[in-house]
Amino acid sequence: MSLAPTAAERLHADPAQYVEQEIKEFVRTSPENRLPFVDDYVMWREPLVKYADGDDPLFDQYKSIIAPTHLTPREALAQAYDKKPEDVYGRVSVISWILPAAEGTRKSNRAETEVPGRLWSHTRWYGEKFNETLRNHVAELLVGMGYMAAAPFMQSYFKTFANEKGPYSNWSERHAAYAAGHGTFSLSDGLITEVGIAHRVGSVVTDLELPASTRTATGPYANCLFDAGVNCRACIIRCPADAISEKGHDKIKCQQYLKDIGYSSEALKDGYVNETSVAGCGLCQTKVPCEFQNPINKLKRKERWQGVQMIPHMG
Ligand code: B12
Ligand code: SF4
Ligand code: SF4
Repeated sequence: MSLAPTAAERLHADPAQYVEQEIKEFVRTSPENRLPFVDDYVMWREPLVKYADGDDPLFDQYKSIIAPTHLTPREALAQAYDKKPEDVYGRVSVISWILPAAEGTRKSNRAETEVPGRLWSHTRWYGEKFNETLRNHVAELLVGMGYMAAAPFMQSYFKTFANEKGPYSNWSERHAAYAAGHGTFSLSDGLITEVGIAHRVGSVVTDLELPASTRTATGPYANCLFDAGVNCRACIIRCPADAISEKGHDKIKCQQYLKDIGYSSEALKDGYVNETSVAGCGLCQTKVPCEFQNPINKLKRKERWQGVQMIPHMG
């Protein structure tokens, strides 16, 4: 009689596959990924899971790109255990996931021009609650198997600050995702992944050794059509706060708009998340060519096709 392998055996056999499967299974089965008051609507589709080497020099660069207060994965793991970074031995890995918004959520936002669709707004609140539960689940799973693990966003040391450009934090989920090769930033600031820009991101740092995923992007904005020289202004046009221009995303204007619609809009009162003032917006992440796909792939296919057309017809 052959017994099914235990969780520990599966983890040791292939840590990367084990972690990915656990995250996918949790997203698929957790009741917290559903909205009981909207017919058990499933908020997040199957996630993308990738890994970064915690000692990738990119994380040191983030101290100048974002701020000196931005933590490296080793610092983030050490602080969670009240240790010094040099007292965390061996490799540190970052587990980064993308939770793609369900089609109904994206459609609900596509239809709007000033405030978010109801499903987008619910997903902003309850979907992020689920993301928090997922972060805790992944960290607890690894701790239960004898590893050090922590979700920086869930730690008491997680902070947001503000400078002349607007808010920033000491653990940017998008920058962790960029390091793990999930995709690139964009004109609207959003991270364009292989499943597009309408998603939320999460991460856990651990001393479990995981193979770093490949970063294929040629630059930090390479997946954005605007960066590729295409005159795509879709997110500029979609933004009701005039917060996106050819120069990029104005975080201060965006934040002010989010506050204004969260606190005061009459339109938000019927059926939105009323126990909080967090309504979200994300109009720039829907009804745009990067909404649910990496638009650069399509562009490359088109260029290849045009290349074929340019060959003179010999027949
Ligand atoms: C503070 C914050 C905000 C602020 C500022 C946003 C911002 N751009 O940083 C405000 C209130 C405006 C905001 C708004 C929204 N937010 Co918000 N927010 C955050 C939070 C808490 C921290 C972000 C942070 O630390 N940023 C750091 C700064 C420095 O990043 P940045 O300015 O974007 O970085 C630029 C530079 O680094 C630059 N860069 C320059 N040179 C180089 C070189 C290299 C090599 C690299 C890599 C980068 C780089 O690239 C970046 C883009 O221009 C994160 C959660 C988290 N902990 O990460 C969520 C988060 C960014 N928000 C999120 C979302 C979804 C939203 C909203 C859509 C609201 C909603 N839910 O409906 C809007 C969209 C805003 C937008 N267009 O990006 C998601 C984004 C997911 C995605 N699809 O990209 C996050 C990651 C939350 C999550 N857990 O998923 N948010
Ligand atoms: S809508 Fe166009 S310009 Fe804006 S982020 Fe997406 S691809 Fe880039
Ligand atoms: S989240 Fe809303 S206000 Fe902020 S940039 Fe996008 S569309 Fe504009």
